[in-house]
Amino acid sequence: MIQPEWETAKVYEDITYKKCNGVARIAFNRPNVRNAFRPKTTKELYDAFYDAGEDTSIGVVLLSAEGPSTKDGVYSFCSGGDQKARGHQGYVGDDGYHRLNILEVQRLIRFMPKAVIAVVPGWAVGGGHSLHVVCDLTLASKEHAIFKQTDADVTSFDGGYGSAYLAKMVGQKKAREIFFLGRNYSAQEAYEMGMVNAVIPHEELESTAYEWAQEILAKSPTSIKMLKFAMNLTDDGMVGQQVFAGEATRLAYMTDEAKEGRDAFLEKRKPNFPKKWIP
Ligand code: S0N
Repeated sequence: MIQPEWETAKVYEDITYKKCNGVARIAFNRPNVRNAFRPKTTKELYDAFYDAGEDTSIGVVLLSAEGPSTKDGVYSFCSGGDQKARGHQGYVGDDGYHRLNILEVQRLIRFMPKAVIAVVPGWAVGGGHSLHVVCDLTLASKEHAIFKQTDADVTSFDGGYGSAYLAKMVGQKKAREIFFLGRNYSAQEAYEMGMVNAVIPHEELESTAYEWAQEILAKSPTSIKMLKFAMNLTDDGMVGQQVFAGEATRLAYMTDEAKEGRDAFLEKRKPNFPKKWIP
């Protein structure tokens, strides 16, 4: 088992954020409320994911959780929106404004040009379940991970990636069962329905996630990025096309044609593009 030497990248209140050898680890740190997220948590998640996305030394991000709870020793990945932070108009922050912005975090994970692995040590519930769904890969604790959708119990539901994309992942009937009945599913059951990549003994979960990250880091970064965006594209409509095309444009900038187009404009002449129409 590899034991990474994590270094703290930034100190937050609701999450931890560390880096080691090309891997960033962002972890929920509210274990006494099963790692529920409040507006402050989503703000911190956004900040850390943005940093990991911008850091060119980072190729893979792990979304994990601290724990277990000191109250009762129970492990949790995330139990979704903090029900104690809900007012009449939704989740409310310290500043009095009603906004949670977890969907912005979801989009950051989805559109980040790097692999994001959900590392699920315990409960993945409600919006916490949706977060693992939107990550590229999910590794789950054999002994402690439990997958559950409570959105319809508390009238705080994810009508986007958390449900519609889940249905593409596990099939329409199964996704409707998950949301309509709100039952508990073990790591093995989640694996069998196709929403978990591997079921790992709890003690090895974090080191296995780090090893998977290192395997990905050994691959071509451009390939990983383009493959992720290609697989997103069919489900993300015009936005998926925009993200994919942005990378295609970036690659085009690296050609002689692009250099000639720029130089011709700056030199106030007609461009003389290389006459090659490669099939
Ligand atoms: C996780 C569950 C199943 C664990 O059960 P268990 O082990 O029996 O523990 P409990 O005794 O229930 O809990 C231990 C302590 O933790 C607190 N706690 C747990 N979850 C939460 C939570 N989500 N919010 C606040 N506190 C929580 C308990 O209160 C308890 O505390 P003490 O010891 O002080 O009593 C079980 O706990 C459970 O079912 N939790 C609730 C799960 C839930 O319903 N989550 C919300 C679901 N909805 C969302 O997440 C939507 C997210 C969202 O924001 C969104 C998504 C998409 C689009 C838009 C939005 C949006 O609203 O903006």
